[in-house]
Amino acid sequence: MAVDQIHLSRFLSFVLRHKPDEIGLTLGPEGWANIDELVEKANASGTKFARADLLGVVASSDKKRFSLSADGLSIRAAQGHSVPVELGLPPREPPSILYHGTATRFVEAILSEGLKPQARQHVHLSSDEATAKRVGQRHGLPHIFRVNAGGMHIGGYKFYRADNGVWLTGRVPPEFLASI
Ligand code: HQG
Repeated sequence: MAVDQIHLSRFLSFVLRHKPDEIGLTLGPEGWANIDELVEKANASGTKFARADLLGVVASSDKKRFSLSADGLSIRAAQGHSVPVELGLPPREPPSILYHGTATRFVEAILSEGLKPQARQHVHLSSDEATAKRVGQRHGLPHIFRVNAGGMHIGGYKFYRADNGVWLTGRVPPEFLASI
């Protein structure tokens, strides 16, 4: 039976971002997992799929959630980690404006505390409003913030661009946020 791609994508996100130990896997410091080892450990833990299924998910992922190493032997999540990883991305100058989609129920707290990474390693920002809206909709009725990334950059805040184009930063203080 063909492996369900959405199910496998969710499983890979879970293991590669949050709980590698759930299948007895250890990620490298930059978040990489050996593909053969991942497949073997997943199968031994009851999630059955083949290397080709995994490569199919990597290739078809709408958000390009997973990256392959240059030698093709390893896989990692491009972003979204809650486990501590040092992705090794160089700090980059961000576009002057970035966007963050959230749910309306978080707006008051965000306006007082700023954007915090919560369970993840970074605050995730989008380069366009439509993507931010989709991200916000995952949490409820969406609300979009415009982030003064240019101002933050001048102020010394570091930005990174994940392999899939998502922008990452440590936190966004309220003075750099405006509601749309
Ligand atoms: C909110 C998905 C209260 C924040 C997406 C967000 C993204 C606060 C939620 C990636 C807060 C955390 C990440 C504060 C932030 N008070 N709430 N001070 N600061 N928040 O899921 O950005 O599909 O951890 O606004 O596309 O929604 O999984 O972060 O609503 O790229 O590949 O706390 O995950 O990618 O939620 O999403 P999340 P996110 P995938």
